[in-house]
Amino acid sequence: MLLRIDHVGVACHNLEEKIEFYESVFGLTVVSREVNEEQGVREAMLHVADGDQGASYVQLLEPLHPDTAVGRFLAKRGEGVHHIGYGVADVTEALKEIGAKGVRLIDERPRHGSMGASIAFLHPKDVGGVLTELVETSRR
Ligand code: CMX
Ligand code: CO
Repeated sequence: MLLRIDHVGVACHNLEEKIEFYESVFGLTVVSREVNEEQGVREAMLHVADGDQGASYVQLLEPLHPDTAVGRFLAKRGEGVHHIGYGVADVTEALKEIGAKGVRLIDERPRHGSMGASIAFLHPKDVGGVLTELVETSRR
């Protein structure tokens, strides 16, 4: 079901500072910057590698407000890994299969994610403490 790691989501206080860090230390390149009001984030995707099943990225996330998923995470835990995004062929189908196994779905149906992807989140409490995102990419 999981084709690859699409991205690692990293929560930060200052997006521009973190972009500069990833560019200068790891030599990564920003391929997309977006504001996603629905998810409450200002974000950047930095390309890491290409594989047979598609590319992988680091997703840097700055909250638009304290009262958002990433804002609450930063207040509670500070900066760090926020979620893992796995590539799937069909996010609607994957949600159906995973939900049938008793894992709580944060999103019952796909939402809009970075770079035109369809995304959905699984509850971290049912995935061993890992906030897990399913990503059906439109970029191949
Ligand atoms: N990873 C692991 N556990 C997490 C977590 C995370 N990123 N965020 C919250 N939790 C845990 C909390 O520690 C808390 O556990 P305890 O009760 O044991 O302390 C529990 O989940 C509830 O947390 P909360 O502080 O009440 O946080 P929220 O109200 O924000 O709810 C969650 C948590 C996961 C339902 C919410 O963050 C969510 O809906 N996330 C999905 C959307 C999202 O993260 N969007 C931003 C990224 C967008 C993108 O990738 O494109
Ligand atoms: Co993500």
